[in-house]
Amino acid sequence: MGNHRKIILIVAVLAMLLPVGLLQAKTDIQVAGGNIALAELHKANKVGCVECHGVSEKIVVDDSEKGINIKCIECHGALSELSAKSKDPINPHGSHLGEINCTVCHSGHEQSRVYCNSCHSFNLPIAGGSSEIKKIVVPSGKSTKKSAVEKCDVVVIGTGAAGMTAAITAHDAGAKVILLEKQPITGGNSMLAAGGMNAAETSFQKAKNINDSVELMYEDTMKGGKNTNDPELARILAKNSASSVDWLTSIGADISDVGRMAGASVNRTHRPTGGAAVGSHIVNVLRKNAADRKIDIRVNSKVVKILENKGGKVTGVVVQGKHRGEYTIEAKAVVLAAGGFSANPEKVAYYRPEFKGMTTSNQPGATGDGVEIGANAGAELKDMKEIQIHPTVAAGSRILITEAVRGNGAILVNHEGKRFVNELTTRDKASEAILAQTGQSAFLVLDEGIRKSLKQIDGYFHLELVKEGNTPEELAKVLGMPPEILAQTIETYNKAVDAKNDDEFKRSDMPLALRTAKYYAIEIKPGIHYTMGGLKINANTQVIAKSGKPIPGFFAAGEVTGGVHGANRLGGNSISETITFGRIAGDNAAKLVKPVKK
Ligand code: MEZ
Repeated sequence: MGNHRKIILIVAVLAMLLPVGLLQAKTDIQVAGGNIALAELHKANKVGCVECHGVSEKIVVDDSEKGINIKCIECHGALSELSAKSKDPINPHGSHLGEINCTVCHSGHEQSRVYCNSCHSFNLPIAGGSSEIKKIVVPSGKSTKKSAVEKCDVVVIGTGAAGMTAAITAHDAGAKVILLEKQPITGGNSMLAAGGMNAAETSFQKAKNINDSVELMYEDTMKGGKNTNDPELARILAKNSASSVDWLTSIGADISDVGRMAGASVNRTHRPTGGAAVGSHIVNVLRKNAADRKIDIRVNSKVVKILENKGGKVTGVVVQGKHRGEYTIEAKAVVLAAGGFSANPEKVAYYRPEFKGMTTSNQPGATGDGVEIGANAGAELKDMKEIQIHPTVAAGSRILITEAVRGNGAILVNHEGKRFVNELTTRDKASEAILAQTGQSAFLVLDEGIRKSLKQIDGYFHLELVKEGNTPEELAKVLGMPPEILAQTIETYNKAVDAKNDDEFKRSDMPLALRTAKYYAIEIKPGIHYTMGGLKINANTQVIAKSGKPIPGFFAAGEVTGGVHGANRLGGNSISETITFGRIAGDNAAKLVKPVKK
């Protein structure tokens, strides 16, 4: 080989090695706290950067981290495979969060974290990180460089049930949709929804001979909201609820079981067979439908601004991508469905100082950024002070104990062993009554019959939240209350069930007496659950400006809006709202666009 050709060969080999060398250099990372990042751990096992990133001078990681996750799965197997292998009682790879990216917990170049511990306190070891981290890092908003402007018909912000529904509906109406989510996972708070979805005059109610009407649902909703609801919106909720149940069923959901939530005159809360949690089921159905339609969903993508032209028409959004940095999407319509702010303690305390320091049942992303970007775009806000505390969050945790437990028959008992409130009164009244008891907490008391009637209760056993006894007296001893008083309380309640008359507290629905051993109790405290206030909208889900006029091209649905629920939302009306108003928003947004060719 001549010298000339030798030089060319050496240069070619160096050129191939150079990017690898660059990539290798980037893995020498010790993360804060002294942990070794996963990239280092991989390197120690002779797995270099190219294995995850491929050979490239520029490491391109997309915001949704799809490419990296494919690599994780190639080597380690899919989440469901890992879940099937796990023998741990708490299975981190098989949670209610569904099929999520590996990178939600595992990071190459920063400390890994157990996402579950945003809400739970599991002692789960994780390579390259800590099980204790509770704070989730969302994109920082730091701008890198302006990339090319993208275009689509409809941008939807937020991947809870309202956003997913709006995106699917707009897509089905012919629009090209981009769906953005600031968190590393889709599903928002909807994924945590437990009790069910309220709807009146459904086929499932009719099959169970439940006599309900749109008017009755409307009246219950208005009464629950202390008649401060926007009556037009409350009526839309009730009127469209049955068709929203039909729509969800038509796309694969099972919400055929019908139970009752507090403040409802009849059983109208629809949930999966056997009384399983509604949220994770619905979100998985919506995820599958969005995936089947190949809707462009981007996680780790926070909208920092809604763009408007000089005439005040919304023209798109500015996005802060986790890896890509700031970029613009131009759109003919924007649907804001970014949820509420129950997980933002400062904001909650700003509007309601008396709620300072209270726990929340919400996912960590419920911080109210949507309300802020909406207000910055000129939206009128309403009912911001109306913040709901849910009476039954497991004491010392962020785990919601669904109202359906009371709906199926459980009673509330104080530390002295006595009932103190109608368990099916509205949430504000029940919470107020609990906060007036010793220790500002109480016990949900149930028996084996109630346990068997609702699948979700098994989850509370799994999370070790339940105390038990073979008799009411035995249970009372475990709870540290006078045994004869708890026994008497349960006996009096059982007589009321038999007589169908609760003389003491006027509870209207008592489906089961507590007579089947074992007896169980969960200690509960009220926690911040839902923010009724938000962007003002009209019947078409158009966002209303301070001038009182709709902002052209701007729609909103779900918890980011205010008005549907007034001063107090009824349990089961939230999922109902997300589907009904998500569908209206998706339809109306799509009507504004002349679809670009897909
Ligand atoms: O709608 C809700 O907030 C709800 C049904 C909560 C629950 O207790 O399950």
